[in-house]
Amino acid sequence: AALALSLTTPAFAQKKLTLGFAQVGAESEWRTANTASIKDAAAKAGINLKFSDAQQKQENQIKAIRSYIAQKVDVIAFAPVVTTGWDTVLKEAKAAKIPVVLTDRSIETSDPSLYVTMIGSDFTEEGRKAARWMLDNVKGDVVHIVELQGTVGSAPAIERKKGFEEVIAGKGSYKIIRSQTGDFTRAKGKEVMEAFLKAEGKKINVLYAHNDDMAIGAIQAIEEAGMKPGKDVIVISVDAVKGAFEAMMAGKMNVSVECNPLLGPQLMDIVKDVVAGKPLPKRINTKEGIFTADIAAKEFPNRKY
Ligand code: GYE
Repeated sequence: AALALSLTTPAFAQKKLTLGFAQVGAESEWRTANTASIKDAAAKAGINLKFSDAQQKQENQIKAIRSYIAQKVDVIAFAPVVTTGWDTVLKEAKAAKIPVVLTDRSIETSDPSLYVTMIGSDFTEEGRKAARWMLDNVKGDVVHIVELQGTVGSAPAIERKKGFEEVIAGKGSYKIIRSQTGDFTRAKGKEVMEAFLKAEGKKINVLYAHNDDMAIGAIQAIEEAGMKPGKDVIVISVDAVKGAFEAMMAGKMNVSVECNPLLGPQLMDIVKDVVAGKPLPKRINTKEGIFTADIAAKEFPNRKY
């Protein structure tokens, strides 16, 4: 009888799960939407969320992960600011038997058993999509490209560069003449674009920015230099956040490749599955598209981030 009773009262017996989430920072519109999605989904799933913002610094993320281990949370999830340097702290989590889920950004590790699964976008494919759009839409004897890279050593910066270069390889007329990091922020994107413009001026035909915020900062720099973004300089970017749609509707941005930040609901499902001991694939990809200026106004009301 005691057994039957315990089987019929799981709602009383079930303990609320605690998730420790170590976020990268608040560097972009994408990140803000990602944080909101995680907080909202945790509340809806009845998961107790401990949240920290690392301000784009790996050492802060490591500290946060250590504190989640000390607090004995059920699951740790984090968006690794850079790809390398995680093995030590992840071994500590493993020793404490706390499963780790990677969200959005991947890591390089000699021991993949240090994390259960990784959920996020295919950044290499995003870079390829950006380049394919350029090959189809921007022609000329020679096309001079400047590139604003994301955070140095981060998976999206490494892979968006790689995918883009892969597609233009062997296409002699497309040349990247300058490439520098803008750390995924508007302020830095503007600052670096100003330097590009100072050095190259009207020679610049295309800007490829690894995210919309840097592109939006750069658009300002282009305007201040007396040139027309979207016309004199073709602006290609990644994320497809609302700010990019506004820039496209104003004719100042040409295209943005979608990167979906709304990972919260899927992450909460994963947390529950991990705790329940369900097997999970090592890599879960988010689905995404590509949006151009001509359809921006029609699509804008449907955008959720
Ligand atoms: O594209 C950028 C953000 O890791 C996919 O980080 C994310 C990137 C995103 O700062 O805007």
